[in-house]
Amino acid sequence: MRIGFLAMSGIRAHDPELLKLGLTLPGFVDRSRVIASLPSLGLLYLAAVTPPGHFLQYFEAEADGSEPAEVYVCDLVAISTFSAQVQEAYAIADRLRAAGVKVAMGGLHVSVLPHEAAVHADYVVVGEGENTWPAVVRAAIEDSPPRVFRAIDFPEVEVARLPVPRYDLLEGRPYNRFTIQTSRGCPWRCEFCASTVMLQRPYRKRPVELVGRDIDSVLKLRADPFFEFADDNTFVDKAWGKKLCRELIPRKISWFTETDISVADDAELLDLMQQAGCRQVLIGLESPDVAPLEGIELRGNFKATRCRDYGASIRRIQSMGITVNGCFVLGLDGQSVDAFEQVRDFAADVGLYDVQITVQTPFPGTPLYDRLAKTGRLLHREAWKYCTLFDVGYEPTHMTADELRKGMRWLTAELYSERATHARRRKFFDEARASRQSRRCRSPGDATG
Ligand code: B12
Ligand code: SF4
Repeated sequence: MRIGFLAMSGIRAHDPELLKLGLTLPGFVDRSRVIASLPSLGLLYLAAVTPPGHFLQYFEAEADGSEPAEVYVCDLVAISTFSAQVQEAYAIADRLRAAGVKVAMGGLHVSVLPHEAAVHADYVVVGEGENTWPAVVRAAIEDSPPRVFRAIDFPEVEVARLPVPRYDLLEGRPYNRFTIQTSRGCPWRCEFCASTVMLQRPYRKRPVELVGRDIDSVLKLRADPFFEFADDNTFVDKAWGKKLCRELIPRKISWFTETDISVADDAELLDLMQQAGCRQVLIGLESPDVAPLEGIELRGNFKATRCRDYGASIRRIQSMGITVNGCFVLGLDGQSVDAFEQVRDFAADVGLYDVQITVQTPFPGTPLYDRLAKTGRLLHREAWKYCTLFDVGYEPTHMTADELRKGMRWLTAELYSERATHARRRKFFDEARASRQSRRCRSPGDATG
């Protein structure tokens, strides 16, 4: 069979005024351009576990969400879904099926709404795909009737046995950033989180040698690539994190990852991360004020406990030359319109190198979605296209939906203007330089001349 893996890339947002701002503000545009150029790791994993004897091709949907014409030569097409683009993905699936191409769909969105997807796809997969996909391929070969496959009915995916994703299928495409997974899941369980935790598996770390093996396979294909770890929370386990960094150091690569603020607690880990090529950590701070953080995690109260030392922790990380991309969620219960200024001031005071602001988003399948649905606070039901992290889909508690929309636009303009971005970055460079000098002065080598 000819099997196509169709990724939907790019960034989605619908608020026209926010979009207008986004197109003109340098800080915002830079980050959008960077993150829009990532391949789909989930599909590359599926390609890697496809039984031998098939011809495999990787495709990207066009910028307007339509499918490339070449995809119609396939016998089976695998589509990966996020909520924001699922309607576009369904439309593609409908067109492909009408042309006689079999379609399989999986990913975060259809894993929580398989019956919605079953209207558009021959085969729908719920959960992690590695052990399920070979059965889907068999079903397509045998022309079996449409059905939903559930990962839970197959052996568990062991992260220690994951194959190398088929990065080679990206040959000839202009990617300069590659996603690698070092771990899956996160021990916290934030009410709004729609990441891998949705796939219902606990937090799992991969053997560090296998992470090294995957990186080497990219290095063979591309000179000087940048790596993004597609993890939810990489450095929860500090001892394992140090092993990972030691594995990476000899490779002299540059990378970015998502983790929590506790990396700041371990000076040795920070030093190893810096030596291993960590350029940026993205940290979900969510709010500079503690009150809205109380109870946002269903397990523990980690962020509320850490909030008071966010500033000092960020300075410790950035003093090592590792930039922090601090993420804030606007519209949390209890947050008033004061939150917008608080975020702006916090980011400026601390000298956050990058800032990301998003609107709290009720993704389907999250405890947040269920709570807002039960209390009648959702503005639209099943309008998944608004699940972009930038569009408001519910009534907040201490401001109106419109105040939230306006506040997002105001804060976007404040944070991403050339002046504000430059001032924050200047602060980062000055503090990192001062810290480097003071470390040098304190080192025995310097003391003895
Ligand atoms: C890399 C990434 C991107 C890349 C994606 C590149 C691509 N072409 O796929 C880019 C930068 C383009 C991107 C864009 C967006 N993203 Co994004 N992104 C991520 C990130 C950081 C990692 C995803 C990843 O690689 N996971 C690892 C792989 C291995 O897991 P997986 O994709 O789930 O795949 C497994 C299973 O789901 C399943 N599977 C997946 N697909 C299929 C298909 C078939 C047929 C089968 C059988 C199985 C299967 O098998 C795979 C292996 O087990 C996550 C956050 C995170 N830490 O997880 C956010 C995340 C996925 N993104 C998110 C969002 C909201 C967006 C945007 C809407 C943002 C925006 N406003 O534009 C856009 C979506 C636009 C679009 N085109 O769809 C949300 C999605 C929530 C949701 N439930 O929908 C997440 C979880 C972040 C968050 N804070 O909530 N993103
Ligand atoms: S800390 Fe981040 S990845 Fe972990 S559950 Fe919360 S939002 Fe999700």
